[in-house]
Amino acid sequence: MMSPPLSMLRKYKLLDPNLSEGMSWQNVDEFNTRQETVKCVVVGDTAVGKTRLICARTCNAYLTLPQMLATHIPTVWAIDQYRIHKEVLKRSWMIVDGVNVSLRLWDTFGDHEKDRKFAFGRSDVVLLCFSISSPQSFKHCKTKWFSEIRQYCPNVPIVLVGCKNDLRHIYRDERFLELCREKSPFVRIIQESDLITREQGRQLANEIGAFYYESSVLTQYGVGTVFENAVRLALIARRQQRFWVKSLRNVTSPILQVTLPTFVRLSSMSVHCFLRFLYTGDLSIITNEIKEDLKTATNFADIVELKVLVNNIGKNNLDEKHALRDEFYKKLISNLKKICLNEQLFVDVIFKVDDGKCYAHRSILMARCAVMRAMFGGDFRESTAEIIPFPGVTKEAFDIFLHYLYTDCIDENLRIENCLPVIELANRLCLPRLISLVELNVVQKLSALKAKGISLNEQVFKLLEPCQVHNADQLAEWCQYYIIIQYQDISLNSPKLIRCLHPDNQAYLNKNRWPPAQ
Ligand SMILES: Nc1nc2c(ncn2[C@@H]2O[C@H](COP(=O)(O)OP(=O)(O)OP(=O)(O)O)[C@@H](O)[C@H]2O)c(=O)[nH]1
Ligand SMILES: [Mg+2]
Repeated sequence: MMSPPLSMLRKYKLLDPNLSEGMSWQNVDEFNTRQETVKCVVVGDTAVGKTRLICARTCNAYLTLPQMLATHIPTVWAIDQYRIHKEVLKRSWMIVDGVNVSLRLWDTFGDHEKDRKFAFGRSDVVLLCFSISSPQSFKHCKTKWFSEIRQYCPNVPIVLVGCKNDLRHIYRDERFLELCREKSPFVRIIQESDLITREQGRQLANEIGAFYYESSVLTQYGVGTVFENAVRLALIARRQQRFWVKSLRNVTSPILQVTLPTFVRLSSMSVHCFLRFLYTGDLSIITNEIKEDLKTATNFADIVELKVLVNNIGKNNLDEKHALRDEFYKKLISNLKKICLNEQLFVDVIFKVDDGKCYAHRSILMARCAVMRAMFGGDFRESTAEIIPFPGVTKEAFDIFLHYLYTDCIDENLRIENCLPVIELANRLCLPRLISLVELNVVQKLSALKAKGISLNEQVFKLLEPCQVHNADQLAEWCQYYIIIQYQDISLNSPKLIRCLHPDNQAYLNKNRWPPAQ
């Protein structure tokens, strides 16, 4: 079997830091539990763009509009190219929801019956293509292609693909029209009424039980999305038959396609304001001039708070604005927690601590912690390393530290017993706010126990001196106060606890004990 390409090996490395630079492909295969092969047949009317779409995925073919119009790629993919071209086989590898997949694409002729029967055999998913500028090809999806697919592949999932999505935007473009005229005086000019809308595409997909995506080989829009989600559908179907295969458990349902082109028409200033709001919740620099642009961006992003804020530009209702901003912050924090901490998406650095690994994101660490900013931004090995050894810290403490950086809150895993390593780490990384939040949390826990009449002698003596060493002064003072109040009882029943303290502490407590010595 052919080895996975380098980009995949890099992904393994990120997921498994034990994989060292010199490891061979065979080693990778040992680490890597299962590999799935997915056969995807591509059908549809002639000239809708099947072969171009396949080439965009398999050969990484980027073409300009004149090149595209001037050349023709013959439909050669009807035979299994993956056995002939090593490069093509290499590019067939992809990782979808953690599953290693070799995607085998089968091209077909839009007007050649025999060939397709052969191609449909043992397929895992079918791409049914039409051109969004050809109502005829769209109509045939239902009247001709769907029944043919079901005849040969009764249960195979179908992805309906609206090809040549770029024509939605360029069909009236002078340069495009000129190129078409140059190519042939008989080329039919596209009318707006020819264009199949997304809604029509989705509706047909619903009718035939398929998922709908659009793609353009010219802009590369949707090319990755189409194949990624086709693989998802194939793997989900496979999971239903092989429910015991562990590696398929995390495959998710196909993901909705994002409609980005609206952004193309926005001014850079309004996109800047929009991004600024996403990152900071701040809308103060917005002016009336960019209000309309921003409304477009807002409708696209569907953020309730931003919509209200944009409509309120110019009005002076500060309380309402602050309440909306706070609401946005809350959601932002909860999303950061979900996406970055729980799902660990887009991780780009791994910390190797004493008893495990912690996954993180450089940009967030740098934004929230000056020491991290210096470490990643400076001329150090860490600025480029994917794996950073971080000795002297437990995974539990480091995870609580990360939780604070991403959410500005204290993780519920913080307890009185494990607070010291967190305080020590916060002090090491110069994070006084983290120290204060830990102190507050621990004092609340200690106070609750004290209110229940539970003795805290053991805990406060364990906490006092380490807190003094690591600049947790509030907690240290709380412990001193507790000992001072309980001094008589402690000196009678556990005098050893006091004797173990530093002489300065012993002297201070003895001097301040309450009630004072008679
Ligand atoms: N504007 C635009 N044109 C495209 C796109 N993809 C394909 N085309 C044009 O459509 C022509 C036909 O594309 P093919 O990929 O060869 O069509 P096909 O579906 O494989 O056709 P058959 O092999 O005859 O079934 C190409 O020569 C391009 O000029 C696209 O994404 N955008
Ligand atoms: Mg073709």
